[in-house]
Amino acid sequence: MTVRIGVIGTGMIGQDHIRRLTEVVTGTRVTAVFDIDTARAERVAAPVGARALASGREVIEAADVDAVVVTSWGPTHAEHVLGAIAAGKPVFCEKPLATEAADCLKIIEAEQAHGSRLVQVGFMRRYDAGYRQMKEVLASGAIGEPLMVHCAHRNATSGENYTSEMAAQDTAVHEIDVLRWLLDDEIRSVQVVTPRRTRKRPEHLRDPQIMLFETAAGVRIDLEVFVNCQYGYDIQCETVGEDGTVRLPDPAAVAVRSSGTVSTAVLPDWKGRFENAFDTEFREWTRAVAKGAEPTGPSAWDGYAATVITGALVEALESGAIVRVDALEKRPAFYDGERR
Ligand code: NAD
Ligand code: ISE
Repeated sequence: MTVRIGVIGTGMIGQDHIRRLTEVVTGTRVTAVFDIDTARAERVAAPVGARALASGREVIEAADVDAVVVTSWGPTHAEHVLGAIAAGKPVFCEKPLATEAADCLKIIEAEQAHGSRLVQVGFMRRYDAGYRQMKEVLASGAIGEPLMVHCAHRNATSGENYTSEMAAQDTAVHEIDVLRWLLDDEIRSVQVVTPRRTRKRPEHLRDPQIMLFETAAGVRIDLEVFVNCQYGYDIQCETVGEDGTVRLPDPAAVAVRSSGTVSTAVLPDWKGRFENAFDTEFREWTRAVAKGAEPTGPSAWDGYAATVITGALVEALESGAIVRVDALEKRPAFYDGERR
């Protein structure tokens, strides 16, 4: 069976996912797209034989669309996800699920009223081979109970439109999801401290930031977010347990010996660093859709948790205080189960 997919939002990542669904993943076809930039939508639709429709609703309701991918701007996600749930169609939504926690809750309510999971959120790190190996090591007990996690999320440059709040909402959001999943634990409080600012930043930006988290089990996490580090895209993660440590590998790269030095390249951005993860994410999601099964990836609850925790980080950045996260204490039983 070919899974026919409608894509809402044909910007940078929308185009990349359309390429993935057309050229990388087997058994899928993009049949309809929508973007408020109609010229862009038409330009993107034509080469893959899709129709550019007049609204997100038309895409969702199209008879030749079995499942929906939402890759529009964050504040528009909730409307499209709720539309897909109302139509009873599986929906993959890029992060964030919604920019407001109240909208995430509406999605959670609508999905529960539907009666089975339809929503998957695009936290692709759960599909990265290194993070998956870390999770296996943690689950095996090889390093004992986890005590601390040290992370860094560095981008070469941020661009002028990137704001201090986006360090949490756009960037740290990936660690928030992957650490909740890795540790199978919930974040209970957050704090943000800021060292002296890099001179290589846009004037308005607080960069770098150090985010501190405490989980329900008492694990302490420190995360450096540094989005103007200049030298490349660099993701680090080390978990320290009672009996040992486990560290995320750097991406494989040849070692060049030349002029008296040994060097390995650092990737320029997240696209290359997580390309395989994105591919696996879409293979697993479309396989579930083809079988008529529930998705096994990040759920609407995980999307809600990420929005709540990034909201707490923004509050903590402004106040300098430790901010408690109480909203996640009661996860509905609907979202219990592996990787939910
Ligand atoms: P972009 O600005 O390149 O593209 C967004 C597109 O959405 C634009 O073409 C815009 O015209 C369109 N759009 C805006 N409102 C719309 C609406 N109501 N209906 C349909 N289309 C609409 O942005 P992008 O970088 O492609 O990011 C899109 C989403 O993907 C964001 O939510 C972003 O956070 C997420 N993203 C995720 C990752 C990741 O690592 N998983 C990386 C980059 C972006
Ligand atoms: C971007 O939106 C992403 O999602 C990338 O994965 C992240 O590294 C980057 O900081 C964000 O701006």
